[in-house]
Amino acid sequence: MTENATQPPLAYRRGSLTDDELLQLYRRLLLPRMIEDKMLILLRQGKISKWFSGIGQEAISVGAASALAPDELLFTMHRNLGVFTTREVPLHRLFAQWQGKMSGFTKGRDRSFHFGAMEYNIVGMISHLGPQLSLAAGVALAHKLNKEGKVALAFTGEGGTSEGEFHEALNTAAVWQLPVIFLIENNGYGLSTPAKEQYRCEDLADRAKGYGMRSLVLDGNNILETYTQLRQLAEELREQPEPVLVECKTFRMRGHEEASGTKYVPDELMAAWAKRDPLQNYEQYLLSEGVLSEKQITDIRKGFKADINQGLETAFAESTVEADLTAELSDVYAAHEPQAVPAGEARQDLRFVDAVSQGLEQAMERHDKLVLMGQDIADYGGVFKITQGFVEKFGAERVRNTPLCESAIIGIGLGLSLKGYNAMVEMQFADFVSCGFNQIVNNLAKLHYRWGQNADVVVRMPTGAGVGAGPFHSQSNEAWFVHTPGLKVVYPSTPEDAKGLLLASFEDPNPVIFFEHKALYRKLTGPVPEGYYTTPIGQARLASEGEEVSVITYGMGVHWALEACEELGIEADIVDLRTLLPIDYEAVARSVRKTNRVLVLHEDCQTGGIGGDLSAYVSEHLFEHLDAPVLRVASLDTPVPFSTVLEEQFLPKGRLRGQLQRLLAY
Ligand SMILES: Cc1ncc(C[n+]2csc(CCOP(=O)(O)OP(=O)(O)O)c2C)c(N)n1
Repeated sequence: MTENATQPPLAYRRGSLTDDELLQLYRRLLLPRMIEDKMLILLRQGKISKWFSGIGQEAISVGAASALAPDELLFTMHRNLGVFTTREVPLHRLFAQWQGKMSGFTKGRDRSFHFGAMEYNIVGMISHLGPQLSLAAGVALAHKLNKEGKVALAFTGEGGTSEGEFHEALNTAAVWQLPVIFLIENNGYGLSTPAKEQYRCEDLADRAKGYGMRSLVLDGNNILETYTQLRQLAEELREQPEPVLVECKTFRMRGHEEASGTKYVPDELMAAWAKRDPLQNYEQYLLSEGVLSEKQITDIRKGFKADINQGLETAFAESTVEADLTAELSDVYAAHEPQAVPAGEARQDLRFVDAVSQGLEQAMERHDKLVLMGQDIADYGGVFKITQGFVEKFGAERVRNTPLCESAIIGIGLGLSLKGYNAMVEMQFADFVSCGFNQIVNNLAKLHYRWGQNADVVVRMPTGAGVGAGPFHSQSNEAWFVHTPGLKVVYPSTPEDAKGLLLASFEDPNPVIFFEHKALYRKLTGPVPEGYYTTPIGQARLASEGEEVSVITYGMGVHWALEACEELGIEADIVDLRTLLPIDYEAVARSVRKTNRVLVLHEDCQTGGIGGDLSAYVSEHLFEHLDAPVLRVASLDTPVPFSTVLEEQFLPKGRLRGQLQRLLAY
């Protein structure tokens, strides 16, 4: 329909809408248009930066924002100015946001519409487009769990529907029957790619069938159609939760962004859609119905013009942001003063796996808004049986089997967090986190820095090699996350720490990537306090104390080091980092000052592993305390091999003794 140069005229049906309601919709359509007209002038004058125009698509933003209740969340994209204006976001704040100023929504840290404002129940996009859809599904899950009769709505362009996240989010929302409207604004083009080069179905709405979902196709240029249909739909979903896919047909009247032009759009197509302008047609309709007069139009325009100029004046008058190093660094994380809960006297011997399970169980008892999600974690108990018996104890709503869709589930976890829940997502194996990578490093990690919202999600990661499981069930991928500001990365090496650090992770409002070495699950048993306690995140411990050498390590490395030092009779300080982001450099320094010799050991491959950073830190800050160069022992720079013979060669354990001796002989 979008690429057809003969377009049907708009057909307005007012139904039971009052004159006041019709006029309100008119005002709501007009304001974003007038703002954009002004922005185009400012852009030409070089006074504002990049601009993604929603001209011609306003009836979708305005219809949707008017259809939902003010406390229902809208997940916006880059052309949804009409949502912000309909939700009455103060214009001077919007303008300040676009100018990167302090009174915007991101303290100058993100641009255009890439922000959320929970006070207006709007969550804006990250540039990757599709991830929004899962967040909306997560909020819808919170609505469903709360039985509060509310709905969430997420926008996507037709371009974004080709992303995997679209499929994952829709499928999961359908399986879980979540009250969410997925709204496609089909404006005919991706950046420059026409719809026919993006998909082959007639209507994108047809895809709903494949998910067992209802769908609607709407004339996206007709404000009365978008508003009344979406309002009706929202009412239905509040009563009877289910996801619905809505495709609004429209057209992008300007370039992808203002500088890029529209040369690739045939003139006749542009002309056909120009005739369907949502504002002009509606204005004509209201004039012809006698609901609106020329005088009113003039007055409304005059009022808006003054508001816009006033807002612009305020925003332009504001000085540019000042670079404040302390604020920049501290805003990466949500503030958290951990209240360490000390362990009681009673202890029992537990296997590593049972300590994790007990920690998770006690976290579920303590936090009644904690929801667990993962593949096969419900009745089956997870592939490592960590959640065995949890469904019986906590119910299927809080212990949720998921389809195979790591990205959507992490996004849903974030959506839950937006509504005051906390979420745990179990990766069946840490290797599979690559399928959810984007949500972790771009959404969870950057959210607080960008617009001050925390992401209360713990991702559990059964990791590591030594189990003959080959390249895709053995990887150490902690360095991917240590490199990402905004995350906390935790990696316990003992059953006691596994439980205490896991409980601390659920107290922390920030996203935590929690590594558990699966080769320790059933091989390592140790004393674990029986009751609830937390082990502070960010504090290393000494696994053994000695004067001869500092072995700085974590996870399985702690056990290799203990074994090797005992065998060789070396008195070593074995520093178990426990947390890899942030690293306890103080503890490292204390040990290095004492022993003057340092070996950094980890199971991860050498290149780009955190050993490089640790070694650099020691050289940079503790050089005068060193009697020998800092040595690193790590896995080979190859994928993890399957054959145990090859795996043994791959892992650093076999090279550890030699390197220790070399270091001591120096
Ligand atoms: C994952 C990803 N790939 C590529 C881009 C670059 N990009 C930005 S917008 C866009 C086209 C989006 O088209 P659509 O979803 O239809 O939205 P529209 O801009 O037409 O409103 C592309 C390719 C991106 N932002 N994210």
